[in-house]
Amino acid sequence: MAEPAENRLNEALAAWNFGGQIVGAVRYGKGHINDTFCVYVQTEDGGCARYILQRMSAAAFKHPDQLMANIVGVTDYLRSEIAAAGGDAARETMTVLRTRTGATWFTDSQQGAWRVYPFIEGTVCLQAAETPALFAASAKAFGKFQRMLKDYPAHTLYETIEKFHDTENRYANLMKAVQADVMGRAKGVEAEIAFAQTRQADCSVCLQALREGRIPLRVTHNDTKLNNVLIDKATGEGLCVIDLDTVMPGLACNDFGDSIRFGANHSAEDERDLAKVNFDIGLFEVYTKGFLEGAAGTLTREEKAYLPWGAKLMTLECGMRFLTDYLEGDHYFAVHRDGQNLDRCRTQFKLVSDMEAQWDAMQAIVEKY
Ligand code: ADP
Ligand code: GN1
Ligand code: MG
Repeated sequence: MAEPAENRLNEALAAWNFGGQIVGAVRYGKGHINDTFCVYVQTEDGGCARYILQRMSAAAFKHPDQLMANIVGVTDYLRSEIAAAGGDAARETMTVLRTRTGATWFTDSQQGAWRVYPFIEGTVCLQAAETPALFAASAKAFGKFQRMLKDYPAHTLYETIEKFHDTENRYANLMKAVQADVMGRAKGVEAEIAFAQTRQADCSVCLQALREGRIPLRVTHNDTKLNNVLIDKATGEGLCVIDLDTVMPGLACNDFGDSIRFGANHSAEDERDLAKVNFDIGLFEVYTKGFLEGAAGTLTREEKAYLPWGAKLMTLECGMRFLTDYLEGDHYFAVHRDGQNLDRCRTQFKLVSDMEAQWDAMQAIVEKY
């Protein structure tokens, strides 16, 4: 287990020149993976500046050097695309702030890996789709992200997490965790294990289409939760796609699907009352329209046909990942209470059932656009 990030916070803060006096650094955001802090700085002219300081998760990322090389490569590329389109590159993509020695990240005395981004001001980060218009805005931003990276040299990207959206492998890992049952928790989750087992064949659907060359490998984001896009407060538009840790070759339908999983419902990911967890087909339509508008013709006909599968499989896969982590003792996803990963698994599986019940309607919507 990694030590609390707070133990090395001062060491990390000292590695950067923030252009003024640090007033404080406070835990920030609702991500499950990295330790994120907001750094408040009084600038030399008496103003105030904020930065995002993160200790990258050692449980998730084995090679911070490769991770940062990906992020610098992708953000440099996006910066020139945005500038060429007349946009504001400092707000529409992230910038990696160099350390005092000019490096893109810093290693503390306990091998913790840290990085800093200027805080993108004038934005909001949503934990739920408060209105259909905001969900549409996120959809356009993720679709556009896909389009902007369509010619990015995929071979230059490292695989930051091996087999990240290999749903077959996620299933196999769940079964290994059930067998090992290191926490003695398997007995209490037999229904959830059975739920995954009856869907084992589904885990191969998109991967098989890829193997048969029916859908292409693209440069994708792979973690397209609503809280991984910043919405411009002034315009309500999706301004900047963040959390670029998993930008890697992947499937367009998975980027689409992961957003549906998180945003096309009205409940928290860890809601305990499953009666409140319902897949909203209306929001599915809103997202489909926005994503395809943003992607503006980048997706093939075949890829579009797999969008409903992306939604169902990203939801099933995420549920299996939460269940695996619960069985293994909650080492991967940050938890703030007992049983939280199991609660998260249950919401995902409820959404999968809902999608199965509305499968024809999902396909009809995708056909329409
Ligand atoms: P995690 O991988 O743990 O989800 P993220 O990179 O998504 O970490 O960051 C966590 C949260 O921090 C985001 O959801 C967002 O609220 C905030 N955040 C991250 N980067 C920025 C930024 N450059 N400007 C403003 N907020 C940010
Ligand atoms: C994690 O990093 P964050 O909180 O945006 C996870 C995603 C999961 C998601 C579930 C690198 O996303 O894959 O879908 O939690 N990210 C990583 O909420 O594993
Ligand atoms: Mg995030």
